[in-house]
Amino acid sequence: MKNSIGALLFALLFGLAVGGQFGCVDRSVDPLTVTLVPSVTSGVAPLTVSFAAERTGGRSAFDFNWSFGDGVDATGQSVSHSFTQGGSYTVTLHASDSGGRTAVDSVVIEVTGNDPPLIAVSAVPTGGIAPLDVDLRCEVAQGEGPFSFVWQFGDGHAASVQHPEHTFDEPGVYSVVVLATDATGETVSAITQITVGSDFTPGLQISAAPMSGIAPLEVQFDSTVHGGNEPLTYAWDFSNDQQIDAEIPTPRHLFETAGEYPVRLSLTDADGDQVEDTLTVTVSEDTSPTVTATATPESGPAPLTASFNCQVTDGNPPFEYLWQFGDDNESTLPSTLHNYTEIGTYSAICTVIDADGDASSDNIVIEVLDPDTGTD
Ligand SMILES: [Ca+2]
Ligand SMILES: [Ca+2]
Ligand SMILES: [Ca+2]
Repeated sequence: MKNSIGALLFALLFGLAVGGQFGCVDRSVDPLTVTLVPSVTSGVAPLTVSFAAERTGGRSAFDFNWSFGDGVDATGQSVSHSFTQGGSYTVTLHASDSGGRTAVDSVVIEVTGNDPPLIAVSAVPTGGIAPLDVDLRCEVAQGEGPFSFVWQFGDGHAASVQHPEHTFDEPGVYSVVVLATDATGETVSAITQITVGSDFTPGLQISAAPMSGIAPLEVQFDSTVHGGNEPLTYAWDFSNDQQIDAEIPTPRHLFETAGEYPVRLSLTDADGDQVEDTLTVTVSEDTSPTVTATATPESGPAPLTASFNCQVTDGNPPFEYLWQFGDDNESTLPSTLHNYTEIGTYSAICTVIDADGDASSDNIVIEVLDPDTGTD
């Protein structure tokens, strides 16, 4: 009895356990599998692809849910989808049956974009002197290769390679056009301009400011160029030793010591035409003026008119003059007439100031006599 109760209890517990764990599953059904079969796996946009779900196992009814990887979903065992943009799309199929079984498969669809070609055209050089050899390039991004190219050089000549070389024989401004066509017939164009010039000889004139002065003298040089073919090369020689001292159009130069300096600029244009111009910079020693004052006559009866002259040697011109006649009258002329009305003895002083401020003076005594007595 004890055994039979135990057996019953065991059978009851086992039955509950089995029922609880496996009671809802029909183990006679094969596992659900699904295979995603696309009509194609690559192509050019817009690309329409048919998809079929090949199923085994499971139990009817079945659901097939598709996700195309571009935000679009669909249902059904056979579906079709159009990919409008280039890209790599993972298409996923989720299958499920009435028993809650699920299966998944996926495939990648490669879609080539059908954007028109994007091109950039370049030329080296973009200008120069005829005859001018130019390397032209057409770089392509996107679009569907292979590409074909048609170049029109603007001078009646054409080419059909991607990177042509062309010689422009005559001066002129040429609009070079390239047409690029991709495999789907999309055509785009680009344009660049080539300027072909004549061979010109430059004209040159140089100047200096100041042209002369006292050592040390800093001078600003300038050059005026007419014509010639760019780029221009400048070669200044400030020291007359045939060695180049500056290579810019408007150099400055410091002349340390007194002297006469022949300055030369040699100018060479792009194709080797060479011209030169020269000038002379005069650099003086710093000296002080020496002044000699004279008057004619130096004496005579009042009223006395005398001719005054102030002579300068040495010093650095230009000079400033100041005559002080001793009777409160002055003049800034080096040579002048002055009239004394009063009887007396006067010291007439001439003062000279040179360009850098050195001053020197000389005086002369003028006697203005009593016209009656002949004395002062
Ligand atoms: Ca030239
Ligand atoms: Ca030199
Ligand atoms: Ca001086």
